[in-house]
Amino acid sequence: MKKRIFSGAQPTGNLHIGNYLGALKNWVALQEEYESFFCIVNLHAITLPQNPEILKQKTLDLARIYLASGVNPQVSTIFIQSDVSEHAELTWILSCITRMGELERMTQFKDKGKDNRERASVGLFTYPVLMAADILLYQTDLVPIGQDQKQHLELTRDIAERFNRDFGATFTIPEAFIPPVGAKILSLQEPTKKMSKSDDNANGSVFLLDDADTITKKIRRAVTDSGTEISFDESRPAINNLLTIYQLLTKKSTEECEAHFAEKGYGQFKTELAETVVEFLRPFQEKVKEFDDSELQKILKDGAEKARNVATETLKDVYAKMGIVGTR
Ligand code: AQP
Repeated sequence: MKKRIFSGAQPTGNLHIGNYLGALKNWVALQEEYESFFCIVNLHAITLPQNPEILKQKTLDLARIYLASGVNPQVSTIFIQSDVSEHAELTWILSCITRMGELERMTQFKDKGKDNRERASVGLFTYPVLMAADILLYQTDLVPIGQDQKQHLELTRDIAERFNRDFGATFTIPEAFIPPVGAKILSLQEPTKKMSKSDDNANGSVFLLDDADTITKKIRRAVTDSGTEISFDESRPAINNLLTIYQLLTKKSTEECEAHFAEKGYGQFKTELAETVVEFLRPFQEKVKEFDDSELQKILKDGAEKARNVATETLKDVYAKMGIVGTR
């Protein structure tokens, strides 16, 4: 029996190269070895206000992005979260065993809700419980994520362990898969913070669907550190970040990258990096256009059915263990 993977992304904003390098790239690399479930987490998206028409469109666009990234629907299960109502049901159950104090320690809520805590939605606060339900429903062994989701995954493990202790062995305890390089791609404009879909400054992110001109301009405008050396050095986060993107896309070793730019200046480095990103994204952007709506609907419908089969079994077990009985 193959071990299982679950991961997802929110259909909000535009996916950036950080989402790809931190998460999607690893989904593709791991999908053959594991039984894989990749979810479009539209219920997570509404923890912040969304325009319904745009959310609808982004949900299908994200499915296209999964496919263009190389997620293979013959091998992996791709589905929309709201198609499997067990995600919402298990969230309620887990909410009843998660402590307020645990959620209050989540840094993502502190970051996203900080501007107006009084008006932040309860859903934004309980978002990590929905994420725990997503993962635990599939008896997941491994969760490929970027660094920003590490704390949520640790909470998921704590919730699962508590449930198993209180009600008997029910959930597999998942492990995080955080790539050694690329787990936190930084903003091109503020390299102290991560590249983010919700960043107000679009120049901070290279979006997967940006055209060649835009990519080149964004990389040319990327801030750099003082000094001239082009080398991996975490104390110089701007160059370190740009070089990391170059390394991940070219698959060159650290030494090869540094040797390649040893005699070159920032100008030439940025030109080469821009060309690398444009060339990498070109076939991806072509592929995004390939999938028509009916093909997509079929993949998502089949995916939802497969996901539901697993999710129903887990939820049944949870209800039975907790003594929740009804007539169905
Ligand atoms: N900058 C990043 N570097 C590496 N990985 C990243 N991820 C996000 N940002 C980076 C990983 O991408 C996956 C999908 O992310 P998500 O859709 O769940 O959104 P998020 O984690 O909340 O981060 P975003 O994309 O920047 O969105 P906003 O701005 O809305 O917070 C996850 O595995 C994530 O770790």
